[in-house]
Amino acid sequence: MSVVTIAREGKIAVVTVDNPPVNALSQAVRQGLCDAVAALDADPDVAAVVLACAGRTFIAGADVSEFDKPPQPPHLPDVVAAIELAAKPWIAAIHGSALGGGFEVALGCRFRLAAPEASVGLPEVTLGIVPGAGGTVRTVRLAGVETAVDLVTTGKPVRAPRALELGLVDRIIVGDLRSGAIAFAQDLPDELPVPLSLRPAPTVPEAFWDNAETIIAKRVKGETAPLRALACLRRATEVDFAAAMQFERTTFLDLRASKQAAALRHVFFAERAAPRPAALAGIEARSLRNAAVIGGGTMGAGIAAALRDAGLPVILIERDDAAVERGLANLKTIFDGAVKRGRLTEAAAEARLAGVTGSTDYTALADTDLVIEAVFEELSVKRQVFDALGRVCRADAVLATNTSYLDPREIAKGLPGPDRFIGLHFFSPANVMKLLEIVPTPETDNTTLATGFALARLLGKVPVRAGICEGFIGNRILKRYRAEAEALVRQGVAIADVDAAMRAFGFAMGPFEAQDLGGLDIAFLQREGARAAGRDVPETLGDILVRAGRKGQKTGGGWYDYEAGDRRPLRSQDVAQLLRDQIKPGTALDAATIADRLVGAMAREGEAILAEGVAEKASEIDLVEIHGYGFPRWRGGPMFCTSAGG
Ligand code: T1G
Repeated sequence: MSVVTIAREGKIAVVTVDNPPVNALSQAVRQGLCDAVAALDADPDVAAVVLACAGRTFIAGADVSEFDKPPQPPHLPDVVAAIELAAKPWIAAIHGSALGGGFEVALGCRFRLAAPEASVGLPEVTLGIVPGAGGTVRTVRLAGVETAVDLVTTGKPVRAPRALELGLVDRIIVGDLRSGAIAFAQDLPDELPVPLSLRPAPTVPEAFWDNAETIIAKRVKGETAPLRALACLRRATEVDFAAAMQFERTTFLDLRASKQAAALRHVFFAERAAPRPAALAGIEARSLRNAAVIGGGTMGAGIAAALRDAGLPVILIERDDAAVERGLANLKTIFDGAVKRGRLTEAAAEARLAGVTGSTDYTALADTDLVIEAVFEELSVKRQVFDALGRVCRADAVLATNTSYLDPREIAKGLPGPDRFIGLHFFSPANVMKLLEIVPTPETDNTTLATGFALARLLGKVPVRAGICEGFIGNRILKRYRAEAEALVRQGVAIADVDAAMRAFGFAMGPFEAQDLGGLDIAFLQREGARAAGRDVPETLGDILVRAGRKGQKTGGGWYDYEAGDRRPLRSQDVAQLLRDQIKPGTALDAATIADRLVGAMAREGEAILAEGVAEKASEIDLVEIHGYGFPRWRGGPMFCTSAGG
């Protein structure tokens, strides 16, 4: 069946792309579009052409799965040029998302019409490349440099109403898009807009580019595509169209072969595979009409906020009225923060909060579909919660623990219907962090597991199935990462040099700065708990600091000293004194060596996790590190960047 078809509506031809799942611009689609231009230009009865797409979205871009292969003709720039310079005007009718090459095809059309919920964008930099079919050169001519710089260097799509304001689309079609577009095509102005390739580019002062480069360089750290995209946009205003297109194409082909682009493609496909594991294909999840959270502390409130963001009514259970009030106040703080950041309107925040019912009465959960426990990390406390849940909840209610370190099998001991019990490990702040480790016990049935993944899709999370071991996948690797960082310090590498190296690698902060921010005592208490349980847990440098009262920023000092009210880390003489017997004379290692050591340690732990079956795929370990621990996305994750492809 042809992926590009032509229908006639009087003098209007409707060209429809139908290449599921997202109408990606495969070679067949590109060829079909070129053939349609030739056929319709040759048809004297055709006055104008509507370009539409079947399925859920307009063209979502070039076919990313073709990127590892040599580009096949017709190349997309030629397809866009054919449409742009066709004898008959083409009108893009956009629903869903017109992204990357999809928006570039729309830029080749004389007009762009959009459904109200549609969006347009040039997300190429998120794949480590730049637009390769005129996206930079035409967008500056259509909407000016400020809009073009924002669209291209962030890669963020723009919803239709905003796109209309910016001039990226010409009209929003309410109601049936196809018929609205045909009506528009039947009533075109006598004087059509000049094709973008024939329009002059704006004149831009040098200072604009200098300022843009400074802002972007600060934001992107080691990522190369955004600054290369800026260079394409600048070139598009300094040379003629053809030369600018050549520069853009050369840049695109150069970046497409880069390690960062390979890494970002690796993450792109891993993220899309994660929410629908093959092992659960055909398994129906339980319906989720409502939920409850036990515990209104930082994690519980964050989880409740995430559930409310997804539109689920939530019952928040706490042990007494005062704790309920504190939990609701925590939720209000979260939603008020979203309003301050412009993510929510006041009304939306009120509605979020109105959908939460605080209670101390477990019988309120008699008709709850999903209960997530997020109480103190103490086995006896969690067991009490599940004893109560086992008594009051429906037999088919999914009961989940948010535990980070405890063994879910121990928590579920004695629970009626253990097949509906599962671990759902959220990361703080739970309404922001994308990662969700899904931890089934041997008794968890597939319906419950599928419900965990359905919840992740509903919450917009990146789910990764994890086997049961201490720390599951992420915290187990974190422990190994920190131990390797301490090993470097023991051999004389300066604490600040380790952190600087990991920031240079692409982390927002190094391992020691991060502990000072989060608190050294959390991991210390885990280790002390394991020691109390009789396990042999060697003393760490962190233990020495915590025992000396140095728990991090919250106590004015941890690995670093801090001036009152100032978060800047200062080298600490006290720490040097406390650790003097643990550290050999100074060893200086360069940043790359430090990063190799620490990322290598993460990857080796990842290999062990794979060998034990705690994770199923290396790419899922990469997702855990990227979405749970800030591993730089453009590196692909520890497994990718230490593999042959990395
Ligand atoms: N190429 C190939 N497959 C794609 C694809 C693409 N561009 N986009 C999505 N898929 C697959 C995806 O792997 C999944 O497959 C299925 O479609 C559904 O995806 C020349 C060079 C469009 C917003 O970066 O942002 O154009 O797992 O689960 O949630 O300048 O997909 O089902 O087998 O994400 O509804 C630029 C990337 C490319 C868009 C839909 N375009 N895609 O989201 O579905 S570079 C992009 C998305 C480019 C030009 C350059 C989203 C979506 P499977 P999904 P969704």
